[in-house]
Amino acid sequence: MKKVLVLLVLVAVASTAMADMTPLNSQNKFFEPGIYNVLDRLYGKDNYTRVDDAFDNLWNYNNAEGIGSAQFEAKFSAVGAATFGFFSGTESMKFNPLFSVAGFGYANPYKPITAVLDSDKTEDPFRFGVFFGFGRLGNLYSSDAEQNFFDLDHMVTFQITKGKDAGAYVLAWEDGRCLGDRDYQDLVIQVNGVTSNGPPSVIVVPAPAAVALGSLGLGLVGWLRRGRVL
Ligand SMILES: [Ca+2]
Ligand SMILES: [Ca+2]
Repeated sequence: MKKVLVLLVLVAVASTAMADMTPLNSQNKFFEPGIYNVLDRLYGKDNYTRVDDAFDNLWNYNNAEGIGSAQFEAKFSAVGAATFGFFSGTESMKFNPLFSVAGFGYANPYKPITAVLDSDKTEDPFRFGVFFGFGRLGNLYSSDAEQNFFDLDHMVTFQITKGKDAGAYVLAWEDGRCLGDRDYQDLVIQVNGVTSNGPPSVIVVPAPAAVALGSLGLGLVGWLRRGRVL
């Protein structure tokens, strides 16, 4: 009897220490590769690791003083149109667009879609965001799940552990309103120069860059939770 009790206690402790991983569907579809297929092709099998979803809601610049710049590059898209950007700080509901992506498939490496975000443009920690849609019609999601409708987690994160991109993060977004098919490859973005709001598994070295932050001036209609808007 005593042994059973000890075993139960151990199981309880182990489960509280388990990672908080948002479930995803990694199956390849007829027309679309699954997220692991995308990551394998971009970075090589076994060269990346999943980041705990407890740590990918809020983000900081690499530097402890919160200075520097972050670099973003679109890698893959499986939606008609998406705009990647950020929300400054932890509370602001103003979406700041960085770049837009249209079409399906892998980004052309010879014509990269990139943006740079300097630390003086944000309050730290900040959140990433994506607007899926055209014009004013679409859905806006935040990396902070609590900001989204029903607190749904629309972004899972990976970190590159080997190769030339080691240290970079990969943000993988799901566009479905209620998480849809949970394939999390509707927009895939590589990010350098930031750390997730938790212990990084790789030391990240930011590359110097100085490109002005662009603004697309999009009107936004979204699924952001009303309570935080007002
Ligand atoms: Ca997440
Ligand atoms: Ca999807």
